[in-house]
Amino acid sequence: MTSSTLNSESTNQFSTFEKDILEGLEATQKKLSSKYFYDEDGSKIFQIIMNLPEYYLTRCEYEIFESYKENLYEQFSKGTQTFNLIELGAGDGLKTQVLLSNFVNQNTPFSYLPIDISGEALHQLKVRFNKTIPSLNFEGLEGEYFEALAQLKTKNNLSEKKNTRNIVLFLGSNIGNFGDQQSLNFLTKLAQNLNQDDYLLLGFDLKKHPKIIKMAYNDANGITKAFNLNLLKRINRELDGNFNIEKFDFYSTYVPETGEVRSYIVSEAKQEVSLKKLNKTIKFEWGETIHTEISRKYSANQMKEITKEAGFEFVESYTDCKGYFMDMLLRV
Ligand code: AVJ
Repeated sequence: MTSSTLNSESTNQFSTFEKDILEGLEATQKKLSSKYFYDEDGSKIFQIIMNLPEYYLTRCEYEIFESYKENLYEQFSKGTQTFNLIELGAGDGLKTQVLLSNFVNQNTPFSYLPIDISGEALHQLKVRFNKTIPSLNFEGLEGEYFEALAQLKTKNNLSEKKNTRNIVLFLGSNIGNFGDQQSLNFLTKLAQNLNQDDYLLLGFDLKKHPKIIKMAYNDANGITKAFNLNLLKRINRELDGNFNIEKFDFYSTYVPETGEVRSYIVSEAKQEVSLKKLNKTIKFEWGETIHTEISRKYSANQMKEITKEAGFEFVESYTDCKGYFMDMLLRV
């Protein structure tokens, strides 16, 4: 254990970001959480990724929504007077727009409630939907997923809106970033935060030929590499670091047994990096890795089992014509 007297004074002032980054870089197996990829530049790079020929996920889910928007509307509106579409981590909302612009022309009134920790992201989404779907009832909720959900639950109970069904959208294989235990915990907590007859529409990537999966995270133009290395740039900027981006590489591999794509930043030299703001120096061996991301793939049956264990009942599943991606509709 190293301790720095200089720092002990300010230790309790570290932000969550600072603590997470430092803890990750001081661990034996270094790690940085992929949730920190999405600063302004990172979000832009992710937009590019979603359009890459290798990255099939977004296109497949888009196709599913185009093909099944009517069917989804029927499921969502059946037996309720109104519904809330609550999206966790909405991003740019392009895929969701397919559903929303169809639903506004139907009979059952509904509200769209995206939850995001970034107020700015919510604002941009609101501006966008104001133009594209002016009649949409939009109510952004700023905060952590479960705080916002809990708020919503009490609000609905208080106003006794018993005829409003809550439908949570967790799309785009975002669940893939969780480890197995973490996703079970997440889904369990989600089920507990919903009322009976509420729904979850869960988008996840299916297991398939390992080469196809591997290529989605090893694109020819190195955009995924840039996406990962951007986190080092963010650390340089926010923690006054001196990562030399040129001296780091990217490595990503898929393991069929676990269904996990695991991604890493690799040090291409024996080197030291200082984080001035935290008064810390991090040492790297040649070839040493920083684990950055898990992108978990599931079979349909695996997901049925996990969601059942979490307290959900299977309703229906939808897939694209290649059978690459799946959206599963579940009920509490
Ligand atoms: C946004 C988490 C679904 O894991 O496929 C894309 C992020 N990482 N390329 C994924 C990502 C590298 C993506 N998710």
